[in-house]
Amino acid sequence: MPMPSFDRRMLLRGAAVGGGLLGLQGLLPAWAQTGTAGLRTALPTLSGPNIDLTVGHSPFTVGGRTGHAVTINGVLPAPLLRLREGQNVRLSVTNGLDEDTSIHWHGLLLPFQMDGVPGISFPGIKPRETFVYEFPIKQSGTFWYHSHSNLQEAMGHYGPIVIDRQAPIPSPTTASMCWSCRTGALCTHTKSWRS
Ligand SMILES: [Cu+2]
Repeated sequence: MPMPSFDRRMLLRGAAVGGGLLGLQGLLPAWAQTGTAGLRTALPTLSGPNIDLTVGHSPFTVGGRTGHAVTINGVLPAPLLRLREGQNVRLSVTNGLDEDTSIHWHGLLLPFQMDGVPGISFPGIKPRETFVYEFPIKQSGTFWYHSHSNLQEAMGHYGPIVIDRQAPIPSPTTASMCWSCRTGALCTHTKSWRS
């Protein structure tokens, strides 16, 4: 992974902001604090046409107590998937558990075979097997993914998805239609726009 380049001023500014946040963290109850072992303040981000996900067991610590979670790529929550509308994505999901697993892509428009609900749209992923989900990204917005097997979702098997728009958001003057003449960008009835 390429390291971002920082200059000294950015580092000092970051340290000041970070210090302020750390100060606030001390005022929060233990269950509301971030940064304890096993829980990430910044999620690892995966993007591109080929993404590998491995489901497994991981310990995590919060409020001084350690528990067990079902994780993806060893982190809780699972990595952020940052995709782009119009791309194709291949998600290879390997099951490192001793029981079946699955990933349901919550809210995504896709072929039913890729929906990831065992017994409905596919048979599930057996222990130590890899299932390849592949589908085109036809929308943008914020979504999430999670297991549809046993109680794995409640044990940590969930993560966020952010899909960037393919085209920039159009300006209001070209996006809306004039109520007077029913035309768009060439309209001169500016007072009636977006009324
Ligand atoms: Cu869901």
